[in-house]
Amino acid sequence: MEREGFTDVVGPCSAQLDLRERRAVLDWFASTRPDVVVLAAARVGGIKANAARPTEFLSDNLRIQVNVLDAALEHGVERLLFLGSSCVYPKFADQPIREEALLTGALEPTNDAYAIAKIAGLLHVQAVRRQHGLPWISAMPTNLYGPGDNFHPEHSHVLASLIRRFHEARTAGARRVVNWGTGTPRREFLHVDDLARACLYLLEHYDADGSVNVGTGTDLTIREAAELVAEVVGYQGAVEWDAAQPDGTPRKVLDISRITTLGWAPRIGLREGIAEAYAWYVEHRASAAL
Ligand code: GFB
Repeated sequence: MEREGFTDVVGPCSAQLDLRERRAVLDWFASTRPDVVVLAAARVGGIKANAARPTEFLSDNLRIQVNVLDAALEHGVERLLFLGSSCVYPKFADQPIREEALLTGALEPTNDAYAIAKIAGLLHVQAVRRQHGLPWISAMPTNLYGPGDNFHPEHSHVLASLIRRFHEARTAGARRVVNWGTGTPRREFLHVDDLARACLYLLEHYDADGSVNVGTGTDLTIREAAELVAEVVGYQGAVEWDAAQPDGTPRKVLDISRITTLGWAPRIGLREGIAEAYAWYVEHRASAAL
């Protein structure tokens, strides 16, 4: 946002402002008085983190959302963008997934707690639009990656996990790595800077009840994603798959025609984006590997 010329951007991290604490959030809004709010904060994680800690994924995310949305309403925030996730859609939604697929079928069980919290956030934004007439909006990003990602070996999302695993295998001279699941599920990946550009674009060009998918509109198998990461990292050993680990939803590629019709398109190709994420990881390895 600063690169685009915005001068008064504030973004307290969780150590500075715990959004689960209602009083702290109300006080922050009273003293900061933001004009525009982008609610990107959430408890997030990859497939195993979601499956292992559904209580926190539900409770933390509901509290973050309710506190921020209530405080924003109380302090008359004119423009607000809430970020959901592509996992709000049914596990077996028609592909590519259109925004209208919301609430038409059962969720993927590995992330149903997170999805229910995000669905509540979407409904909360719609409720405020209808009852209070404020131009608040929601966007549904697909799987994200990029610099600043979480590279925890168990809790991260797949691209960060693979970057770390292949890097460690290459530097240790390991001859094999084992990835989770069968490698057959398909995923779509969006670079975080493309999402940031989409957020700005939507704030400037969109004002309607329905949420907006944000992705690339193209997907690949996890096996193909692993081959790409191995190439970027320079790992040349064997790649094996542990089918005892969860695959998650078989496919979730977004239909992005709503946002492309508005005039936005992603810019960062997957190979280029992975190379950038990898460079960031190597530079920040000591802290990112915590
Ligand atoms: O990115 P990911 O953790 O989450 O996993 P989801 C995607 C796929 O990668 C699954 C496979 O099929 C995994 O089995 N995979 C292979 C791995 N190796 C690994 C590995 O080392 N680490 C990880 N993490 N996966 C998430 C949701 O689902 O999608 C979140 O859990 C969120 O709530 C996010 O919605 C967008 O794509 O399955």
